Amino acid sequence: MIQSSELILNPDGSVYHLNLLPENIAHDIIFVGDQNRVEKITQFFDSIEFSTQKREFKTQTGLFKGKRITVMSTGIGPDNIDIVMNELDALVNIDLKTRTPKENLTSLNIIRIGTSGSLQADIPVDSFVMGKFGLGLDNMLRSYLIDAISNPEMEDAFIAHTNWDLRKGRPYIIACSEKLEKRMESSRIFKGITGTAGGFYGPQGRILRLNIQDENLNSKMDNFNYNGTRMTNLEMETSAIYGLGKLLGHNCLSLNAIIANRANGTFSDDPYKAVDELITYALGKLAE
Ligand code: R1P
Repeated sequence: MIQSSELILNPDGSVYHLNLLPENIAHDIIFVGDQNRVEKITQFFDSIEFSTQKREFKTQTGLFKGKRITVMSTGIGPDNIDIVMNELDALVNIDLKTRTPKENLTSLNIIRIGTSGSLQADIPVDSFVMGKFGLGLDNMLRSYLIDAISNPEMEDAFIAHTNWDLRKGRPYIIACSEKLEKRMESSRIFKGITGTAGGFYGPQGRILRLNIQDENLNSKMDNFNYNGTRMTNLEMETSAIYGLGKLLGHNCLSLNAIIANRANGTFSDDPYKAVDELITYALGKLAE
């Protein structure tokens, strides 16, 4: 039995941060970072059966073309993903009444629709990228036992290529769900490695008033190439979603609208339009 200090439930039995009961979620789930993006997706639904919000975690469940889908905002960063993935998993794989893991695993399909900065001059603003791999620079996943799901050879190549300072922790690389990759791909989507940083400024090489540990990291990342797979973009959630998804037994895929190009210093004239187009694309694929 899992103690109440470890699996915290609200007085109504819902999980602590997400405020959800098992019946509130579908098995197909869309993550977004921004809570205002949830309704940009559910506005296209036929009907909405459930809505709630606690802190940055806003959730709506409804039907899209007859298919039950949950849309949820995760807020920003891998630390939030730790909360979201563990509490979602508890909803389907732990009996909340007896506080014991269930015998049969339920696997969720989780697709992130995010925004991101491109690392490649030829991946322009307003394009879409799919993370074939998530490369975690954030360390969150290192609290778990990840040897069986990570890619140490690829990680070693990245560490050597970037002369990575291991005092910042060891980067980890986790693959996406091949099943969802096939379902969501098309010729218009760039595929590669999505880097996940544990912060927005220094951890992604942005310099405002503070010097950073490695000013050349972004230019080293943009020419990292492992057996033909290159780094496409940098954001703050994908590798954490992939890692916890693999450990817990869920299928995960991350799609990002490119709103900034870090290689040539440009920013989208209309970032909301790029996100809206990615939403239309992803919903279209989900409905196929
Ligand atoms: C930073 O501005 C946030 O935007 C990106 C980053 O991953 C980070 O969460 O994604 P979302 O727009 O999905 O939040």
